[in-house]
Amino acid sequence: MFNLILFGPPGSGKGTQSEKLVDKYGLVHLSTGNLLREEIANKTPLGLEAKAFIDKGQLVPDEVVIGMVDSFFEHHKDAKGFLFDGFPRTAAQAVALDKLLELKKTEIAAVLALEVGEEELVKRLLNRGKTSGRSDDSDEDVIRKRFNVYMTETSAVGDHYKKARKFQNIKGEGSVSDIFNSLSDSIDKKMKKNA
Ligand code: B4P
Repeated sequence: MFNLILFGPPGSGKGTQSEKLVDKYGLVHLSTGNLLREEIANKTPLGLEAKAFIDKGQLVPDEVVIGMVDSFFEHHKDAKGFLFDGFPRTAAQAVALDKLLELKKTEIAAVLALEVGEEELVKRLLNRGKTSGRSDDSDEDVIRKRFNVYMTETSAVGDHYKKARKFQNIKGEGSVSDIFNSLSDSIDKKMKKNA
């Protein structure tokens, strides 16, 4: 199995690049943001709980997200690898993911982190907010709050995988295809090393 985490602040291109990477490498895409938005659209109890946090730019509680990921794994037992997008977002989620993968006798091969400046991120998210209908993208205060949460809670995930020597920065500004090529180069090298 080859498991990859695409990491980076809100708006850094994780969702955009993940869609292309799963096509190229045949990995299963696990986006906790997408899963939560599906729950919200279906008005499930989990979705209603999650919406209150997302609308404020806060993280959904760890136990909710980890339970959702666990159940996703149950439905994808034949996957040859996963691309994690927007997960893990806290140190506790990273520890939980490592344990879940250990049970499957596998591990994270690499964490690729998209680096993008804050003003570019704000511009991208406000722009997406004009058409996506996403409440968390329409209000600049909520967007800034999400960056704050990224610095205070999510950056610990980077530290967790730096310690494990699995973390690599990738320039996340420029054209979508140039960034895709940089990510692909790095994945190809990791896959060769793991073969
Ligand atoms: P996510 O759905 O993960 O949303 P995101 O971080 O905003 O998006 P992403 O980074 O994928 O967007 P992209 O850059 O591709 O999370 C939403 C919320 O759900 C969180 O705030 C949180 O509340 C909750 N949540 C999710 N996972 C959680 C977890 N594990 N634990 C707790 N809570 C969780 O796209 C942004 C825009 O940039 C797009 O419009 C795109 O077209 C554009 N873009 C992309 N690449 C570009 C480029 N190279 N140049 C110009 N524009 C570009």
